[in-house]
Amino acid sequence: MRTSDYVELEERYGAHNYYPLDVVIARGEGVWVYDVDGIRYLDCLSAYSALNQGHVHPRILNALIDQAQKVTLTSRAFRNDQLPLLYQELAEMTGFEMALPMNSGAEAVETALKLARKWAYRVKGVPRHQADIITFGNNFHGRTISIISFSSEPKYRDDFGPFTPGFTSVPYGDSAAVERAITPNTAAISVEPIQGEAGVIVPPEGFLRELRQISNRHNVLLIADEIQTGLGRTGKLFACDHENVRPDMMVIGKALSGGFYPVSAVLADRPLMGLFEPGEHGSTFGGNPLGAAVARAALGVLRDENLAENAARLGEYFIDQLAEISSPHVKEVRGKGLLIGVELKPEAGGARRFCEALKERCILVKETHQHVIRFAPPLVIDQETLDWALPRIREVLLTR
Ligand code: IF1
Repeated sequence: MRTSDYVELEERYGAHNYYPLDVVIARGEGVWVYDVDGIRYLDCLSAYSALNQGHVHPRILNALIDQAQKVTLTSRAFRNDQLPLLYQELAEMTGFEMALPMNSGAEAVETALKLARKWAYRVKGVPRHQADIITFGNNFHGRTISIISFSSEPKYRDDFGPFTPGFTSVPYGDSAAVERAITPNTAAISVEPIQGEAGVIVPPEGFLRELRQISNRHNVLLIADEIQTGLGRTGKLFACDHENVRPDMMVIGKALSGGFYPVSAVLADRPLMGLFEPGEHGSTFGGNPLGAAVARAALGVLRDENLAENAARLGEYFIDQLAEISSPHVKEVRGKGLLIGVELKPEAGGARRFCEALKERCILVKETHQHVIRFAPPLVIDQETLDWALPRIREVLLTR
């Protein structure tokens, strides 16, 4: 079968909830993927930062295979020999005392919202069912009905109401607006340290520190959604680390499994995480031994291959080189580490056609919010590969 055959099948039998590039990937290895015609592409999306360790990392693959031959799922009705070790390694790596394992990022975000509400009622004394959580315009935290209830993107929420109440939206980066929005019923502030889906929006320097101070002043929890920005992507273990901010809850996912298996988690200290009592929350696959073994290997790769440091060093180089391409189409190059957005001017006609042109030059990227090209290669990338890509990127940005 050729590319067109696969595309036809997908269009015929699959829901059209995406608008993918017409590249049919058959194999991945490190930063490279190969389509069904054997053409090699540089993956500059990393499955939206779930592949920080690169495609099919051998250490994680072996952990998956080894564990799959032992036991894959026990449910949390019983215990298993992988989850306690993942808990311990997460605590040692992140400094948070406890974790609650889930599967998708959205499930972990929902878990954090539930825990924030429970804390509001049981600890802060907010009247039951009146907790409010402050979120930000252009946020992205997942696709569940409660999460899109506080989305500002019509495409993500229209036709999906009625919506879950208890959320107040304020402009991203405006800490004064946050402080004004706080009421006695405010349970938490939920923030992406960098807004990925919104177009790699980096907040003003000090924004996270101000949110931390506001949270402390008003007895409000700070929840950091590091599902996309975490685990080395921005050049530190967490994006919060750039401002030495420690949130009350850290939500992680995506690269927590190196792209092999859905694994997410909420991290918090005992006084908060200890509020969950048996039977109050859970998931069939949450904390399963296969996912735990894979996550342990994925974290090991992150640590032992110094991927955050690599992202910091090569991200700085990549951003500098992209910024030097004085393209008439480019409005701004921004980002941190290897989470980079190239915003095009509206007159450039939208980022999609640049993504198509890059695909023709064997570089896979994706547009976000119409005018931004997101560059987020696996953190295992090296300078030689970036230097292979840059002339191709320059050619597209200068000639289209
Ligand atoms: C899609 C982008 C979208 C996330 C943050 C939670 C989640 C995500 C900061 C939910 C997921 C994915 C979802 C995927 C495309 C991608 C994405 F932001 F990365 F670009 F959609 F906006 N918090 N982001 O980025 O995690 O439930 O997906 O495991 O839905 O199209 P999930």
